[in-house]
Amino acid sequence: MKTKEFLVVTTSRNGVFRLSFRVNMEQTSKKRESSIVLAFDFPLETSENRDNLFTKAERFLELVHPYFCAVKFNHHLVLPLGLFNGVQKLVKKAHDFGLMTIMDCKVNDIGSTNQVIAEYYYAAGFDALIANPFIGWHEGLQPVFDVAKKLKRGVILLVYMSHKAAAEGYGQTILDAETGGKIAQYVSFAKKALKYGADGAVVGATYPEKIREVREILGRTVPIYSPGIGAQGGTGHSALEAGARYLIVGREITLAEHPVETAKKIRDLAKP
Ligand code: 3DU
Repeated sequence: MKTKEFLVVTTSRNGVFRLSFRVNMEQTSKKRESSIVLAFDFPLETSENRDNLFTKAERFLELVHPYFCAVKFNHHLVLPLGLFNGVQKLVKKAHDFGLMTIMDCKVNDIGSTNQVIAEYYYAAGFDALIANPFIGWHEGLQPVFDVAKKLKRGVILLVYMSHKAAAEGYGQTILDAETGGKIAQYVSFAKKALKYGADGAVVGATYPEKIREVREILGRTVPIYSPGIGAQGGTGHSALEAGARYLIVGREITLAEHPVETAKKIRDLAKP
């Protein structure tokens, strides 16, 4: 009982103690019996309808939140609503519902810029950010990991994206800096996810064979987050079978005629 109470205290977002993002995600997923991360994406709104977007997103979250372990925001909401006083309120709402929050900003700039980006998103309450390992460590990702460590938040790395052209970047053959041998770019990124202590690795559900390969490298140390289900052609079943720990699902739910039923159905397929 005592241990349980202690854990509750350590998960407090306002408290000094905070579990690592990875552990918090695992516990939240188990507690909520869901491995699904909602990609909180809505289509482009006309300028007349933009004022309604906040209410639309808020209502949507109120309806579907029981079926998810986390909500992943993207520019779809940050651009029209702004971060502070806009998305920040939705982040708080998600937290009030017991959900974890991820900002999919795919950090991809020089270190000093990345540091400012990370500080702002974490200040708005996000539990983790997604970053692009193409930028490398020194004066690239290092400041992001430093800020995350300081604030006890997470960093998730892109390892192999879900879209058709993913192979043009993530699938290139490169020379391994350590061995001098040939290696696939995504294999190198998976190794870096371990080396940097990333909290997650994104691998597209549209490429289950890549999930399998990356999972062999990461084992259980770095969980795989897999987007690309439904609208992009991937299936939750094959992603999970190949080793994904979390499924990221957007349009299949946000554009569904019956989002609650759809969310429930997808959640039931992938209970942890
Ligand atoms: O295709 P969906 O509507 O389920 O949305 C997928 C979300 O995940 C969307 O926000 C997209 O930007 C993000 N994402 C990928 O689809 C693929 C990646 O490799 C990384 C992120």
